[in-house]
Amino acid sequence: MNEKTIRSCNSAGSISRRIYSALMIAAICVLLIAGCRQEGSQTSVLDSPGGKNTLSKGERMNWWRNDRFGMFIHWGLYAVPAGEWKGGKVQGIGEWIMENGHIPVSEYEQLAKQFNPVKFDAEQWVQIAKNAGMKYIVITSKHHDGFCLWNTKYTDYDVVDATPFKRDILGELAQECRKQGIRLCFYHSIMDWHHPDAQAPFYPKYNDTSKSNPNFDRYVEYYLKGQLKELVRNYGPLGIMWFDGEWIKDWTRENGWDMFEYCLSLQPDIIVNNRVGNGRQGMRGLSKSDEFAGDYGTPEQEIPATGLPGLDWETCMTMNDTWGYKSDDNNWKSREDLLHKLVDIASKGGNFLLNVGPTAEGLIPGPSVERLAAIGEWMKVNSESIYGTTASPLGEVPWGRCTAKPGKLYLHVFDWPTNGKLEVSGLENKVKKAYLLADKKRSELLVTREGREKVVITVPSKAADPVNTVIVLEIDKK
Ligand code: FHN
Repeated sequence: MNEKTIRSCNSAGSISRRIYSALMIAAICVLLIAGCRQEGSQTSVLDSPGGKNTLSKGERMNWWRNDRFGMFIHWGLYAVPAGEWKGGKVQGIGEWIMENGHIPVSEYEQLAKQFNPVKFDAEQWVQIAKNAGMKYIVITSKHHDGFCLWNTKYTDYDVVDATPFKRDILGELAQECRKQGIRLCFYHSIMDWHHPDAQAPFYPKYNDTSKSNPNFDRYVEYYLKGQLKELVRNYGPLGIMWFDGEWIKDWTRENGWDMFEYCLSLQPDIIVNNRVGNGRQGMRGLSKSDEFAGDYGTPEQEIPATGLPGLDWETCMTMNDTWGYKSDDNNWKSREDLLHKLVDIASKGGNFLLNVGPTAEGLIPGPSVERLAAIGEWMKVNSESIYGTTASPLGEVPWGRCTAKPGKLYLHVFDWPTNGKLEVSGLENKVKKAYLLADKKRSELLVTREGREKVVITVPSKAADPVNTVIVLEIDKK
């Protein structure tokens, strides 16, 4: 409608003027909203239906980017057979015994009657994580076998209705995490070998990615979403919804975005890993592109060779070769190796989610507890060089790794120089001060510059910690 015509209808007077100005105001409002939508679009995709989420991704990810280190807990009915079935060993990871043993649902369900972890102590578990320097816990609320570790109204196949234990494990953990200041997060499997509208009908090959279930949408809309709401409502606020099992045929990219938005509509500041979408590139764990839903990449059992600038990622890893408890798996990584992995991951700007697989009695295996305690000893002295750090600006260094904060570099020395001279290449910044992080007095170490980008630090002949001694360099910000 053009300028003129509007004026000619003066006499029709004021009504039309009022309509006109109302229309103008409405138009301005629409433009305004459109304007701020444009501005907010990089914040989150969630200005859509729920429209409630005004938190930027950065705001949601802040704690996660700072905390760097979490505990993964794979626990469920599979801890009962612990890798054996009908007297025979079943190959593969413990939590896949139902699939690898081709166990019918009716038989596998019977394990619930034997699940009675009387030694389960939420306070002790959270304490073990906290003492190790872990800041968040991701526990399997439901793994692929479909068994639920909380009192859900959507099925009786849960720890309260189906086992002699009858205690709400996630409820007890949620309480203890709140008490000890640890963020609780849930690993929730999209694939479900127990649910008739999901993969149960695919027996004996539940993980058959060529098959589809005509009722799968019903499973998603009613069961999966219903339970996720229960978990957030009953045990939240949660840190992360850690999805898995997204590789099934029935799970689409659209499902991923829909579920991502659904989780944020339940809790606007929740973080959702990239396994909500189906764009993950195998164990490398990164999404093919940001066309796929999810806040961060999830490499599994591997550490990216180099840092991944601009990408949020978290390596999840076992301490032996299984996620769920297996009685005969004693292929434990050494404490030195695990500590070096934590530092290696932080030096590349990633998070480390280190797994424990508790026994059917409810105990975290001794070798896991020992290794976590050892990491905790180191973190008590050196956690400043992990929490809140970013990837090394130095790239590969021959003697260890490096993490950074504004104006500070943390040199993690795995191989202490026998000649007492630590060479640091690729460093043009002026070094203002150098000292051992373990040295409370912060007594200065001698630093000499050799050329534009190399300094040599004179260090004590013996390392303070043979596994990893940290030297702090206070540097000029360029
Ligand atoms: O199949 C699962 C496996 O059981 C375990 O949960 C790991 C942990 O990230 N994820 C899947 C394998 O990629």
